[in-house]
Amino acid sequence: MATNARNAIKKGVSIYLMVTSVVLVLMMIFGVIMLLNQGNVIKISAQTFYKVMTIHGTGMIGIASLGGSAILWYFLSKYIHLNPKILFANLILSLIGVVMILVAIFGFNFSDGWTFLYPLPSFSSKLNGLTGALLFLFGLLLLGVGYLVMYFYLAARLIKEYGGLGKSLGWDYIFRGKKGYGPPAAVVATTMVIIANSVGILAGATALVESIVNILNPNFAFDPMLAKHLTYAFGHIFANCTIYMAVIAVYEVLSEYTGRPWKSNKVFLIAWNFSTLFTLMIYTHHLLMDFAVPEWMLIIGQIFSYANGLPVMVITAYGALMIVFRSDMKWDFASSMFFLSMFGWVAGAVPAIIDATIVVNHVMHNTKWVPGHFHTYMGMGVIAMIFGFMYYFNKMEGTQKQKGIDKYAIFTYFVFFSGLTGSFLYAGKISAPRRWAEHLPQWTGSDQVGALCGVFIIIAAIIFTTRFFIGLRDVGKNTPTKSFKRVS
Ligand code: HEM
Ligand SMILES: [Cu+2]
Repeated sequence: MATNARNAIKKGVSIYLMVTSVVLVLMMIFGVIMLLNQGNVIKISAQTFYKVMTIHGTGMIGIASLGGSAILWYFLSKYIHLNPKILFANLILSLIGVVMILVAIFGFNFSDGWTFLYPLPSFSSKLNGLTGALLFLFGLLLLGVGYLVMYFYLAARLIKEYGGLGKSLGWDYIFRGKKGYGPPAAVVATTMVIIANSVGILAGATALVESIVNILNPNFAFDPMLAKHLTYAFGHIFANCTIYMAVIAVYEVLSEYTGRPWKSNKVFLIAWNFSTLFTLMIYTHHLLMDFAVPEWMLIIGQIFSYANGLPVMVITAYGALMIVFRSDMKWDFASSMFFLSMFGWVAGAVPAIIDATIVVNHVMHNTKWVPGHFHTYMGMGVIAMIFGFMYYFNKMEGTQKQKGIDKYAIFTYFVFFSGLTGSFLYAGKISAPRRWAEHLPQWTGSDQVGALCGVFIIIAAIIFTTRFFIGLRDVGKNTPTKSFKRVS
């Protein structure tokens, strides 16, 4: 590939990662503020709490996706030519969207949560004025447009190179008995994310437009239940896809470090196909408490939620063990993070599977059990993969070298993240509700423990981030990528 395009992509990826890591630290600070308030250590007004909760949720999901996209581009661009302009276009649209969202929340008191559930934004716009709600909704819409542009472009590229998205998902091998190994794992994962996330974003965009129309002209009302379907289809898929993007780094880097290829054999391809399908089907586990939803939809939500993550998670975790087994694996920051992220992913899925059981869900779903689940797989899964990739990227393209302090930071991050999620799950067990600014005295203990853990997590994240920035100073100055051994 032309070195210019390669350098532009490196530059783009490094900017994505810089934004991701800085925003991550800021959002973590907001997380601790929420816990301090719930734990009665500090007092902020209820509205401030919900503003903080809205920015924390939006920001975290946003950066997980941004970091995941950086991973996707970095590795995919080694297999097929990608136009860096698209990477930057998505970044710019995202940043404009983010600024609009920040202004909406902190300038105009928007505080409806990142899930913007219809008709909440219309109600709140009557209290706080139209500007905040409209800025937030349009900001999110712009973010969605940025991602759609990126995914449609990637889809076009894959169709050109592989002859169709079915082919890049390995259908030739699954259905037509083609021999050998399918497309590289990065290509398979990208195809999955393109399909799932485009559907999810289109659903979300529809719900956003409904809200906007209703705010501008209340005579146009929509079915709130349909809007909830669209919104949660979006929220579930978008949040899920962050890990399917980030996991590309696990495949690529573990295979490079062990000198063994990560083969996309038939089982691997079938697993990814199933996960593509299930990810689209199971959002109804967010609607298990809505009695008006047809029962068959809920049953689909329940059954396939069990099955959803499993195919890819199992073949990835198993594959990671197998590829490392008796290899002369180089254990460094990146490989350690990736290995631990497997644990975070698997551990995070367990409470979700429990919660997706209808009878349990009725008791647990609005408790802190649910944040306990997704903080495990996001914080110790997705974000750990992103941190691991940041180190790997820097080692290849920048100047970062591993130091003793990195090991302590990894240790601190995982120990205290387990503490944080443990405190959430425990709070769920003692029935602490989710999304309450004020907590009863019997719940505050778990909040305080969580806040303390949060402080240590932030220290670790600041160490990762600072080391990343220091190591990055040389990127883009035409330094060729140190080595990229294609193992095949
Ligand atoms: C230091 C680390 C973190 C702390 C202390 C923290 C704290 C919190 C707290 C207290 C809540 C509100 C819980 C409630 O419903 O009462 C929350 C919600 C949330 N957090 Fe975190 N968090 C952290 C890291 C993360 C990470 C890494 C992610 C994802 C990448 C994340 C994503 C979310 C999301 C999506 C919500 C839901 C917001 C909503 O209910 O609308 N958090 N977090
Ligand atoms: Cu879900």
